[in-house]
Amino acid sequence: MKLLIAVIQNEDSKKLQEVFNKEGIRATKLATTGGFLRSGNTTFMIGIDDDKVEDVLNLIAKYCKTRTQTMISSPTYDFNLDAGFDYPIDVEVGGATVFILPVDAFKKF
Ligand code: 2BA
Repeated sequence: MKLLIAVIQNEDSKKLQEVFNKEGIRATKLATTGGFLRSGNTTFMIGIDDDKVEDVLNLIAKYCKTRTQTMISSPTYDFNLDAGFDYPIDVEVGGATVFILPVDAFKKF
């Protein structure tokens, strides 16, 4: 068994959850925040048999899109300089960041 931890964009989470339910893939959804953009994203924890991992990855790849997000960035952290240098930069996000971990044991009580 493996544990998949998939960080995806909020926009894709509803559809992906529906597909997981339809396909009988059990998942836990967490509301998370990206460390860089500091905006909300969604993390799914999926416990799945080894022979189904590829199927789940294919679904994630299919339903999670790459998007460009604009963030306001300051070119310097030198606080001696006047503020007002903030400028927008485009950041490409997603489709998904997936960690695949081995599971030593899986128990339900
Ligand atoms: P964020 O940390 O908010 O990052 C959003 C996007 O900003 C990233 O998209 C990447 O394109 C860019 N980015 C992140 N850190 C950067 C940096 N130090 N310099 C320049 N650009 C940077 P993705 O790579 O698709 O990541 C989407 C979200 O997945 C991330 O949101 C974070 O929540 C998670 N993530 C990505 N890599 C991770 C990792 N190694 N460990 C844990 N979480 C990760």
